[in-house]
Amino acid sequence: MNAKQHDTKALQDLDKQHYMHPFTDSKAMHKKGTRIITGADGCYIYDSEGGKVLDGMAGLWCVAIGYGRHELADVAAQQMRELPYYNSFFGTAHPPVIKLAAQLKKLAPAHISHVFFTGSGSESNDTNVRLVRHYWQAKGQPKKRTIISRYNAYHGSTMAAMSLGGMKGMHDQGGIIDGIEHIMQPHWYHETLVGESEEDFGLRAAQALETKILEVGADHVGAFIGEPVQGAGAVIVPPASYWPEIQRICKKYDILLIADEVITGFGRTGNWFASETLGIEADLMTIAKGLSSGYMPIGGVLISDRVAKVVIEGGEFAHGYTYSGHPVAAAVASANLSIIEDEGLVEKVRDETGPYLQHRLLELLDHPLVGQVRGIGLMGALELVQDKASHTNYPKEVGIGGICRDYALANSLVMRAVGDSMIMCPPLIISKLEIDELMEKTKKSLDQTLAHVEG
Ligand code: PXG
Repeated sequence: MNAKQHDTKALQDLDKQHYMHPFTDSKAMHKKGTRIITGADGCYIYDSEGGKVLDGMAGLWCVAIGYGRHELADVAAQQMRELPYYNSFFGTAHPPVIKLAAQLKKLAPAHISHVFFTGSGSESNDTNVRLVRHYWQAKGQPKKRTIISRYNAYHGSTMAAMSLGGMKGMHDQGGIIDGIEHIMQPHWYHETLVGESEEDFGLRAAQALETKILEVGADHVGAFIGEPVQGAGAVIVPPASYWPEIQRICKKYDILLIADEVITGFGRTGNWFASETLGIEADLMTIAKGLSSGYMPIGGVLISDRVAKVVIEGGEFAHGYTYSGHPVAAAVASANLSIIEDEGLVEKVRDETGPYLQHRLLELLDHPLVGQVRGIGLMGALELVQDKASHTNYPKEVGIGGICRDYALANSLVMRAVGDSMIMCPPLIISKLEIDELMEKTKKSLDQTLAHVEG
C-alpha cells in the first residue's frame, strides 16, 4: 500500500497548471509542492512518497468508519449496476433513498419526522434558509425571514451557507446575503470577563441572542442556527448553561432552532447527535460528512414534525438539487450507518475512546505551550499560548499553529491548525493504542514547536 508508485513531481506540475484548490493560497502551496495522497486504510493515509501518516482529522472531519471499507465499495458498485441515477422530483423515488430516510428517522431524536437530501453540508444550510423562509411564509408570517448566527461559526461555502457562517475572511471576499445577523460566540477562554464564571459567561453569550432578537424585532426573526460544538471555528465547546438558555429564548420568541450537526452528527460526541449530548431540541438539523463517512458526497436536513407538517400543507416546496437523494450516495450512506450501528461505534466513543482521548488531552495542560484543552467525545483542541495566566496568544506573525502543524506532519500526523489552536477529530474506529500514538506524536510536535519559538 505505501510503496512508492507515483511520479510526485509530474503530478505536482500538472496540479499547479490546472487544479484550483479549495481554501488554498495557491502560490504558497506550489512553492512547497502539493502533498499527493494516494491511498488510505483504517486511520492512516499514504502519500505519493511512500509515507504513512496517522490521520488525526478523519479526512475533513468526516471519515467516521475509517478508510478502506470495501463493503461500501461493493454497495456502490451494486447500486451503480442496478440504478446509477434517478431523481426524486415530480412524483418519483427509488428504494435506496426511501430506505435511508426511514433509517435516519429511527436514529434521529423522536421529534424528527422527515429528511430532505442534498449533496453537501453547504447545500443543506442553503436548504435551511429556504425552508425557514418558506415555513414562516406558509404560516402567514412572511416577515420572519432573518436568521441569527454566531461570529466564527462555519456553515459552509455556498453563498447562503457562507453568509450564515461567521468567518470574517469569507465575508470580506464578496459580502453576504441579506437577512443574516451575527452574535458573539460562546468562546469562554477568549471572551470571558475578569471574574466571570464559565456558567455566567455561557448565559451572557446566549443572552446576546435575546438582545439581537429585540433589536431586529421578533416578528422579523425566523431562526437561530448554531453548531452544537463549533468545529472549524476551533472546537469550541460551550459552557453547560449556553444551549438551555438559547433553547429558552427561541421558544419565548417563537423562533426556529437549527442545529448544524455536520461535524457533530453520527457519533462524534458519544451520542448519535450532539443535540442529545447537550440537550438541544432543534427544529432542523443539518447533516453531511459522517452520514456517508465521506465515501460519497451526501448531506441533508432532518426536519421536525412541527416544520414538516407546515411544509407539507404549504403546497410545492420549490427547491431541490439534481443530486438530492442520489441513489448511489444514499445506498452508501445507508451501509455506512449500518456499520456505525452494528459495530457499536457510538457507544465505543461514549464509553471508551471519547473519555480516553479527553483524559490524554488534559495531560497536555502541563505543557508550557498549552493554555487550554477543549474537547468532547472524539474531538479536541489545544490552545497554544505565550502566557497562560492572561490567556495571551503568540503574536500573529509567529504563526505558532502553522509551525506546530508542520512539525506534526513531519512526525507523520495530520493535525489541523485553526489560528493558534491545534485540532483533532480522528475516525470513530480509532483504538486506544492509536490514540496513544496520536498523543505521542502531538507531544513531540509541541516540544519541537516550543524549542522552535524559544530557539
Ligand atoms: N456545517 C458545518 C458545521 C461544517 O463543519 C459545513 C457545514 C459545510 O459542509 P460541506 O459539505 O459543504 O463542506 C461544514 C464543513 C475546516 C473545514 O477547515 C471544515 C468544513 C469544511 C471545510 C473545511 O475545518 N466543514
